[in-house]
Amino acid sequence: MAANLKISPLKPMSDFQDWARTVALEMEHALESLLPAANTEPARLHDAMRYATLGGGKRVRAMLAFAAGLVSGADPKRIKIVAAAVEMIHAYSLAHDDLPSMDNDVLRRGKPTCHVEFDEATALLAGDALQALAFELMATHRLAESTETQVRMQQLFARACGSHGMAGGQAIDLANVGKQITLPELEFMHILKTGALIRASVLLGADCGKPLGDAEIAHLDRYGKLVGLAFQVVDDILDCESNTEKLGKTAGKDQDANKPTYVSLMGLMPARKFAAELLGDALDAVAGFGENALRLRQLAKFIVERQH
Ligand code: GRG
Repeated sequence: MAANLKISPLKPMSDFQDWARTVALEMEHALESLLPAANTEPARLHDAMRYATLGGGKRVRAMLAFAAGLVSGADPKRIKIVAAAVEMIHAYSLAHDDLPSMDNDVLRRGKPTCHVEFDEATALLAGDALQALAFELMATHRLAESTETQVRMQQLFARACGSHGMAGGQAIDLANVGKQITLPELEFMHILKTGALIRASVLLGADCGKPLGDAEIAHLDRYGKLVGLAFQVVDDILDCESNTEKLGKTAGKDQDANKPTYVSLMGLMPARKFAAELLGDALDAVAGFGENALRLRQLAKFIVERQH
């Protein structure tokens, strides 16, 4: 990888893998207890919400929230709520994205998609209910030192999910199928569709701790934006390079659907180079936080080097 990593030699990536496993496990437990029990009515809906959220996924967004929380010395109990809310929104977006009216996919996280396992109406409602539950969690738990910060967190989160964020990006994505678009147009779409929630994960995790200065928030925001974009570039590379078994979702989908991607617009090698450049810039963005940003740096590297 071209990027110049500034990670302490005393903390190799194996240490990151232990940390990542612990966060993923803790998130699974947190989500299990925060989601409605499968045997409470309406049981089929609750079952679908749990199916869409539990037992899979890399939990990258949750890890980003935890890693950013380390920068502001945040209480892990608070971060857990924020991370659970973000993962619920992510799970809802995947359940809806897989619907026949959108990407029409049958495999997600190595198992049948939510509408295949249940039915379309249930998958739609499960996504709706996951979104509502995520916002309920953010409003029910104390997450920040001041009410003002907590309200700002709600606003940031809502914007990241809505028409100026993920839902807007998805709308642009659907409108672009089969069209010739430019790289800046592709970038704009992904900054919304995939990037907005990733960026929000970083900022919300940091907001759970002591208030940071404007410059520090700007550095974290830049990191989130770069990592969000890198995530998508790598997703495009994996979609054409990897296979369905490794990915746990249908590989080659973008090309089959005639969707513009970083690979189709730039070519494979330039896309790889671009991902490496984004990684380098993301590492630079958090360099000023020193060892407190160790996990953020390792996560950026993981996101760019991942194989699934
Ligand atoms: C339906 C409002 C609405 C939005 C959908 C994010 C999204 C918008 C659709 C997902 C489509 C997709 C596969 C995008 C590529 C990037 C991406 C979000 C991949 C899936 O995220 P991972 O790899 O998934 O973090 P896991 O399963 O590991 O959690």
